[in-house]
Amino acid sequence: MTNSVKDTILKLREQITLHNIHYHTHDSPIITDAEYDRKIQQLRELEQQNPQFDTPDSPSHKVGGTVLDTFSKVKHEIPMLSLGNVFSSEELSDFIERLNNRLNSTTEPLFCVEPKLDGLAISLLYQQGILFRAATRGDGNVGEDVTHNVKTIRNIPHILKGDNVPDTIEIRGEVVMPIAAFNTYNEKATQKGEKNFANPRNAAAGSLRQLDSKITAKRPLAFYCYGIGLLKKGILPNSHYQRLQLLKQWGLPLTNEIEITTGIKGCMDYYQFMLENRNTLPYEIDGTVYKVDDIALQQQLGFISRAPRWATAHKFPAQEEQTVLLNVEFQVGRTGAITPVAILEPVFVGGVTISRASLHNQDEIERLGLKIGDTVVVRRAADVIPQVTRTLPVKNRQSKAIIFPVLCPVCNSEIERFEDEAVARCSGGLYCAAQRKEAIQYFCSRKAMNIDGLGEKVVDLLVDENLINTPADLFNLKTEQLVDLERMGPKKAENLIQALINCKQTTLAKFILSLGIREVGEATAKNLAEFFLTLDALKQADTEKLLEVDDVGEIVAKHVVYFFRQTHNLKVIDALLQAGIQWPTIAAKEKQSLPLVGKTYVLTGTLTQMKRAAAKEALQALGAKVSGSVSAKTDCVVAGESAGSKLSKAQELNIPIIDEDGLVDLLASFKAH
Ligand code: I6G
Repeated sequence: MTNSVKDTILKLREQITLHNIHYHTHDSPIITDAEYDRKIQQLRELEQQNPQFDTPDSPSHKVGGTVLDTFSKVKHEIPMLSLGNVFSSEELSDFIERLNNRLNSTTEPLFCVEPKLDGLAISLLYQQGILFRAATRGDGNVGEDVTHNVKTIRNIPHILKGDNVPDTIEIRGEVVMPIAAFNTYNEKATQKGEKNFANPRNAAAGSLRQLDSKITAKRPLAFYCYGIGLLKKGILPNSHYQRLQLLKQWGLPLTNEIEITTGIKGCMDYYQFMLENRNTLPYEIDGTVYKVDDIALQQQLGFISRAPRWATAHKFPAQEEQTVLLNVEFQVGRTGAITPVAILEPVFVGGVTISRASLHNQDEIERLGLKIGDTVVVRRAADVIPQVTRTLPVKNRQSKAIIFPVLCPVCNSEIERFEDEAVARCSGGLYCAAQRKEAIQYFCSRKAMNIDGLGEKVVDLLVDENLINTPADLFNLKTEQLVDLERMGPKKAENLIQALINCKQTTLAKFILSLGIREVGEATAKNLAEFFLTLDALKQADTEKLLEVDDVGEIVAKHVVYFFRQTHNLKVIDALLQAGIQWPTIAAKEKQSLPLVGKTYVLTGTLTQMKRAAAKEALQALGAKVSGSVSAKTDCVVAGESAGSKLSKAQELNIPIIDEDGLVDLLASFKAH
């Protein structure tokens, strides 16, 4: 029995020591904080119950990291201790009761209550008011000298202002990466294909422990103080709260949420308030801290091996937990976006049980190096939907690759993913059940077919009641089918039928817009209508032809061609026309008098005096077509800098070539007329 307890203690110590190195020395933990806390808690309990096995070198008596060799070492004159933790109101109540018993006083002590920032503890040593040295906590006795890096943090004063600044004062506090900066950093890292930080704490730690302070300077870190260490030749107030206010007067940053309270109720109310409002704070916090405010009482209470008796942290439920990825499902959103969703072994994170988490897109799966069966970390920060933030290096020989589908799981249409787009989409458009509601709502919207009385709710209802599947079905609706719908009635039903009749008289531009082709907004729909004049001409257009249209680039052209290639889309269009939708014929714009009518230009290479879009517009304004590729039909190629294959082809075909200056002269010559 005792032997197995001893074995468990030794095993836990070994594991914790290893995790300390991953966490503190390499900023790259391989288990979640919650899992680590549980191991420490288990070790402490076993050591308390079996004091014969408790030894001073146990990691349960240390406060954290070891020291990296690459930074010079700093011995803390007064050790930088950690805080004890409570996890429930019962444990908090025990903590306060222990205090009161020790103090043996009839009055409840005041508590200074503070948010517990999830960052990296550091010490700032000011001599004669000047920042002399900054160090990490390290193992509590010896830390790392990070003075150069800390001096790049914008809210840390290099010189303290005001009177009565002590000759020597050591300020202690937390360096954090604010949440907004953390999100922006990760977004940019993703765009550049670089590794993301798993959470703001790792981001702060990783940024501060850079050997090159130029890198730290680029990271938006912030510092907030929570206390005072060494003090020489200085007088300070007798209240912790007042001391913090004095630090503020000297220019040191405090969090805005520091208060004074008393008793279990005061502390619990503060905890509850901070738990509910943590999303509104600019930095991530993982709990609250209660400190006996009276310094004389603090001295009376003293310390137990690794923490002050006069303070404790009250931890929030963990926001990160580890679990196993059981499967990946693919969801089709209302806009056709295919989102991989992680199906997880249920796990309790941040107060709720999570069994699903978004994986965003295929790139994210690759970035995480994810396989089915892997052990992963799930994070549920603030109000954000749960995320899988990293894969843990737990070996699983049965892990299985995740295969991204090629056909939509809802309607079996092809899934398309355009270059430069992270999102893959179902091409089912008007036909896919997952996209139906969105497509029909868009069709009915004011800027498209403008059907009065057909807002989001009514469309949802009509689809849910199986009365319509496509926009064309709207025109087969009968008053009798509508009257019984929720919040409808005979008058509204009749108005709706009338609105459906009225909308049939539209314009080609609005009809094109109403089809909901990706990237085709109002302006593009109008340009397409004016260029092609008829729906048939638009349906037949290939990419090259589409590129001649104002404002249509490669991506829009691809989406248009793709849309009209889907037979289910063509069927819906036919049904809409059958239902009687029509528009007046568009007269071709009077172009005959323009000087470049009938001429096709191709722009290639880099233009330095004007943007390519401006050159295209200027040529089109003179009646020219501007095409994306060179063929025998091309009349002239404008070759900018570093022109490549199009220029060679023009030379091969003996097509006239002008450079950018030639184009400028050409445009100027027409202006002059
Ligand atoms: O690690 C800590 C975080 C926050 C602290 C702390 C704190 O106050 C808000 N306060 C003390 C006294 C200690 N560590 C030792």
